[in-house]
Amino acid sequence: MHRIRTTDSDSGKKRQKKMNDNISSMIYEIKFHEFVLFILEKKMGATRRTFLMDLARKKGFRVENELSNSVTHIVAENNSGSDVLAWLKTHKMEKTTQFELLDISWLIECMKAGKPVDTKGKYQLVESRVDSANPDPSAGTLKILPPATKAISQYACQRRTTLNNHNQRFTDAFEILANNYEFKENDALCLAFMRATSVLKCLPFEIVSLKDTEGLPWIGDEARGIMEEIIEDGESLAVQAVLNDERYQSFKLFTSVFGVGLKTADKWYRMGFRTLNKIQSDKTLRFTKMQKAGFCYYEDLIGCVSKAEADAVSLLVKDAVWTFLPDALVTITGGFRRGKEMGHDVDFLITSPGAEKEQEDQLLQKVTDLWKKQGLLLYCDLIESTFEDLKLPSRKIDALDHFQKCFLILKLYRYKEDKSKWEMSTGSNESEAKSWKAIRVDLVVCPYDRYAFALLGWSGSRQFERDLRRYATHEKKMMLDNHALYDKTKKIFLKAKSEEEIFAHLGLEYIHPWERNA
Ligand code: 8GT
Ligand code: MN
Repeated sequence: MHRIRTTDSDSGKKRQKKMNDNISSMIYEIKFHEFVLFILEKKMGATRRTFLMDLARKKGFRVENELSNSVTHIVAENNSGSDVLAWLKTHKMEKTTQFELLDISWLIECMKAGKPVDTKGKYQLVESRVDSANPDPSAGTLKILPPATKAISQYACQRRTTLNNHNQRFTDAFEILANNYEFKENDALCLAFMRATSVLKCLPFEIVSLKDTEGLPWIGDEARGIMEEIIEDGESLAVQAVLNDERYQSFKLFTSVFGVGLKTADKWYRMGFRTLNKIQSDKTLRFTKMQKAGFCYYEDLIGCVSKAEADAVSLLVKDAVWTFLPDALVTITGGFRRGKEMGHDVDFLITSPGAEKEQEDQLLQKVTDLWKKQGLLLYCDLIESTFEDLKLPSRKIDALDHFQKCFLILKLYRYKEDKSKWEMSTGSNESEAKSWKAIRVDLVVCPYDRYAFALLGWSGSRQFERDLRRYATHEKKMMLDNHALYDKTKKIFLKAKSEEEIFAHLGLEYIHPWERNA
């Protein structure tokens, strides 16, 4: 385990940072003299700002440490135009024609191009007219429209959605409603609210009035009504009603058990059950092996998996896989690949460039047998592969893939720094229960030539995946799933070694995993 070094004093770090700033502003040649940049730290953070400043200087831009009269362009991230204006005001600077306000996406495009790209259009934090009927006294004389409202795609795979959600008060509400519609098997409204949620999550600004939603895709009347309530009253009565609804509460509770889906939840609800205790102690009910495990490890599984735990599981998985296939690639997928700090499980994709088909087919059996011997396997459901090389991609948006996979619950021992405590605790039953945690783990094995497709498919988010397939079908006359991409016009399979190649085949700009949190 790595230890974090704590010997540097804060002031030492600051001194070092200042030196680095000065050095990097001196050593790089300035190539683009018409640009003098200032990068706003607000909402970006000092580390990222330093990194971007350094990168821009390396590429030949002049970047100032402080805002001064020589600055020509202010670059901001996750700030609306009004945010930047407010910041300028508090720093006793007025927006004059002297500098342009640009979104960080402009700088990123410049970095990609290795030279300045046009600052006009989508990169500008645009000024809008003052609403004379409803002037905002705090906003001064200028009002700025949030960036990018104009060109938000209806497809999540054409939007960049990081975990930095500026509209959580709305998306939390929408997710509750989507969930409730799912419980009522109203697929259309469930999808509508999931899409609305996804659109709001990609916005680089907070919606403060309904006007801000103009031009946004998938925000229907019902969604707008909910937003209006939240803007005006801080909460929505419709959402409160759902939260207080007995059926919703019961379904939420029942489906929180691993192995319990909508059908079972509905059955238990109609039988009159309202608590898990009553269900567990009922003598007439039959449970699947999955549900038994779900009840048995309920407390651990409901607690979610942290990034640190996912990393520990990752070591465990690599260790076991490499025992049998030393050249295998083991990649964490799912939410953790998208940068999430918490997940409900840990997903891994495994492939091997050198393995024979037979070795590949036996891998998961061998790995789970090993864990069984080590006493780490709490639950295992191994699904055999039904993969066929020439099968066309599935037309169904939510189709499951055909790779071999297993759904597991593993015992993860908690890391103890003090070894003596660790050894003692495995002895007695009472403390043994506290020395490990049950973790849900999914493993998937795919043939090496399908790795890119499987990786893209298993990295999520679910909404992002759905929209990738929808985009392929409706915009490109192609079929995409976790195994392959098929061009229906040319009647050929399009091969890909990387996710970037799949995006390129689809004519899409590459979206990084951490931008797929749609
Ligand atoms: P989480 O933090 O709640 O675990 O979020 P997640 O990691 O994004 O969700 P997940 O349910 O673990 O699924 C990860 C991705 O794998 C999703 O994009 C999902 O569409 C994809 N996926 C498949 N097949 C299957 C499958 O059989 N089961 C599950 N659970 N996910 C699958 O492609
Ligand atoms: Mn997951």
